Amino acid sequence: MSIKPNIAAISVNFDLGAGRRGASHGPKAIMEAGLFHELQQLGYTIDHAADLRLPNDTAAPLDAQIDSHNLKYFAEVIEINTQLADQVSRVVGQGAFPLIIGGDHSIAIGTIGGLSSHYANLGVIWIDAHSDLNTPDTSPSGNIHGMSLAVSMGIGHPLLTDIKGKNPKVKPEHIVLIGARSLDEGEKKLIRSLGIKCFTMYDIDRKGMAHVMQEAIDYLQNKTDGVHLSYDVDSVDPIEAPGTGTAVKGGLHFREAHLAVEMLHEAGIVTSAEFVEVNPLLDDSNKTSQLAVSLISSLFGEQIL
Ligand code: EXY
Ligand code: MN
Ligand code: MN
Ligand code: MN
Repeated sequence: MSIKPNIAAISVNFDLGAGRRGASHGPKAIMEAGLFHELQQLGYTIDHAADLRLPNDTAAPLDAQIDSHNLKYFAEVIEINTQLADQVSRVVGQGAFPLIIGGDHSIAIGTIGGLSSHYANLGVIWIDAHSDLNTPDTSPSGNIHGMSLAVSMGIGHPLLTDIKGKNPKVKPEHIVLIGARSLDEGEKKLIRSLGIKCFTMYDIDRKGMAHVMQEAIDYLQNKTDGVHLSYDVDSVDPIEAPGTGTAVKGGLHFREAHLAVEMLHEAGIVTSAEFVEVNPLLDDSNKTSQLAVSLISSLFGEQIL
């Protein structure tokens, strides 16, 4: 990012992919924490390209024709992600940098769907306490935010995997997981069988975040033509990021969380980003929305000195 792109912010006021309500208020809280101001201070032009929500943000009746086995709010997840994919594809077509603000992590389906037709080999860096690699058969919850990365690889219900763009949208060898510490059995099997690069918290403890990020960058740099950063704030330790619906202790420290995005800025490989799972209803004095603004600012080049 040496030449500053125009940033197209897309807010996605949606939380029906999660097991509890509240992440739909994430975009407003992140905006109120000063997102646009911070990015403008860094010299960017930022446009609020879309502000997505379902017309009636409650449980719409599922189409009885749809087999929605273990897929909660299936119709709503399809609807919001179809809209999101269209918006993401539109702003990429205009040459802007898509910055998606969630919302629960099910929106990665639409983001990656919208990106996928623009890249032959899209890389994905997935920073998360979880891997979001469940299928309806392996999911313990039926919550689609725990399935979005699997869907992006073409694994899951066809009505999800077929949302816009290509199917599969991303190849397993173009994915890097960072920060994992809460994986379900089916997810572990998938990571192993597909050989997905995964840096768990153990790896981060052993190698250090700088080493892990450099490995991730080197791994993707020469085999991808774009890299999407999908940053779930529950990757960060709940002490720093209490405002999230599926907090897991033993997460990234404040500096580790920032170093990741600082190194990505320096490497200049990121072509789109999303920040998800801020839940203001669970937050402590806007700590988590402020953290999100700080992480986004670092991704776009804010420096300490
Ligand atoms: N693995 C659990 C499930 O599938 O229900 C928890 C998933 C949480 C997903 C969060 C947002 O990253
Ligand atoms: Mn500042
Ligand atoms: Mn997630
Ligand atoms: Mn998560």
